[in-house]
Amino acid sequence: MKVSRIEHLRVAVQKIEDALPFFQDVLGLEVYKTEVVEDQKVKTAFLKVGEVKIELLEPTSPDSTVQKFLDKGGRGVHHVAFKVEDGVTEALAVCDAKGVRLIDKAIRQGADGLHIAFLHPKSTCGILTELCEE
Ligand code: CMX
Repeated sequence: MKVSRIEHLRVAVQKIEDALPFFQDVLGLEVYKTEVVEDQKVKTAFLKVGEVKIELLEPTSPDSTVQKFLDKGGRGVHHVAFKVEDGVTEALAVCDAKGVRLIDKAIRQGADGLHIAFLHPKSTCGILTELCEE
């Protein structure tokens, strides 16, 4: 597998508007778009630091996995997404062969036009990990 860079970090927040004073007014970053991902029950606000996106993730429903994460006391970075040059399908096969627990057994559509798949945090040093390709 060839990981070329961190594509984005997603930060779980209860309300995007409550997080903006830090990200916008203190760090000086700008929200350049927002997107609702219906099937994941989240709203995302996109900011950029160089090439890396920081994406604020707000649950849109009480049964969103992000709401569950927050309810269990989770805060801050919710997951890290790595861009894989040789493709997510190939990377999933490598992970599977090496015994990494897959959340997504096949590639699927994610936010921001990316094709993605998640790996379970129990297999990835506690970091919910996304593999993605454009
Ligand atoms: N980071 C690290 N660990 C996490 C986590 C996260 N974001 N979310 C859950 N966990 C941990 C829990 O703390 C728990 O650990 P303990 O057993 O030690 O308490 C464990 O994972 C729970 O695992 P589980 O019972 O298998 O699963 P859950 O029902 O809690 O769901 C997960 C966890 C990761 C499988 C689920 O959130 C998932 O499928 N995530 C992928 C999809 C996703 O996150 N979508 C939202 C974002 C969408 C987007 O960005 O577009």
